[in-house]
Amino acid sequence: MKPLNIGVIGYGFMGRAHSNAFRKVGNFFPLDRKLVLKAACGRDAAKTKAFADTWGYESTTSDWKELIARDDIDLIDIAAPNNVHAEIAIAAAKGGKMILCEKPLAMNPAEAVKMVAAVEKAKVANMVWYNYRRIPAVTLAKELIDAGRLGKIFHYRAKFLQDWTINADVPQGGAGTWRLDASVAGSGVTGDLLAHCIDTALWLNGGIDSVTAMTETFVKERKHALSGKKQKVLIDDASAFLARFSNGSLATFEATRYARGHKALYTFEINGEHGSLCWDLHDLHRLQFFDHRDAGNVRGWRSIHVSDGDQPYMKHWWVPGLQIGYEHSFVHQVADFVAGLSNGQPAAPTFRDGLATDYVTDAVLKSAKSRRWQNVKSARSK
Ligand code: SOE
Repeated sequence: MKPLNIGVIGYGFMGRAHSNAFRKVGNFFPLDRKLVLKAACGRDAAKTKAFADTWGYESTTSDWKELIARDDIDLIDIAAPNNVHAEIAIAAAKGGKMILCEKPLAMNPAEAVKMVAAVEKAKVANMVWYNYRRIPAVTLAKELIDAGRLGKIFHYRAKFLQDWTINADVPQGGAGTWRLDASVAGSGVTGDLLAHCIDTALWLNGGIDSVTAMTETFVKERKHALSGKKQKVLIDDASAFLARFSNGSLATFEATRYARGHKALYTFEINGEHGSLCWDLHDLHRLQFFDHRDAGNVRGWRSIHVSDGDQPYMKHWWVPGLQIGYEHSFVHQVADFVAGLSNGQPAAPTFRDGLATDYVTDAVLKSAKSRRWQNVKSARSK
């Protein structure tokens, strides 16, 4: 088997999620490339070494340019904060490397456009880590919609609720809290959480034409974790928007880090002419499905336990009835990416799909400022 040599940049939460997927995928999915964890790269040499030892990377470096220059690396995995995605991805594309990039693709659409141009010019395989598409119950939702089981879609409703920044003492910036620092994250919950909801929605229900939004920053100043200085908070703590999809359906989206009691409650509900679907990340192996075309005397919501061999991805895991979890969505994403390298069907979401999501988040932020409806740019037109 031809090796696929991987260099990862970033050793945080996502560096771990990706590395776990790289290590596991070959044990469960028949791949025609053998994944080799060649090198780990991070700013702190000691932490990078500890990370490399834990996950089995052969070597380490603190210089991502050195990683890209190496002839023995085929794929660069960007698991670093948002403000470095563009520079690394563009350099990696120029170096002829395949690229997996953590979400959101970029700090803003201007950067994302350049990243798309770079990978398309270099013709290198590319994908963004919007992992929730590959939770089997979510993939099953896609199959049901594509098979016409819902008929015409009227409504799409999504939420992503957390509560970890309510305390005003949580700093901005630094290792665990860069998501609160606009200069590193780009935006707050719009780019971090709504981006997930938008990616899933674009995949399940097609393009979004226009949005009207509101955002709020509840804690106005926070200490910076590195400098210790109090600084104005420039990210959005909460963001909600209405949207019109190209297929005529109406949508509501909401994300916040101020929903006390909720840690990562990503839910969506879709209502169509013949049926409805509901999914909840806290019960991720279940898909709720209502089919109005069922016989009247048994009609009702079914709670489908997505763990059977004929349901998406599940034949690769255990035996029917035994469920899998969050980390498996990353494994599925790698499996599809590697399969796409040889079957001529590049796995999505590609960078261009990531740009589509960035266009929606950008329109949301603009609309929240202008207090007007905002049209969403199409990522398809060059
Ligand atoms: C934020 O807390 C976060 O870790 C996001 O950055 C991830 O993308 C999401 O999947 C879970 O929540």
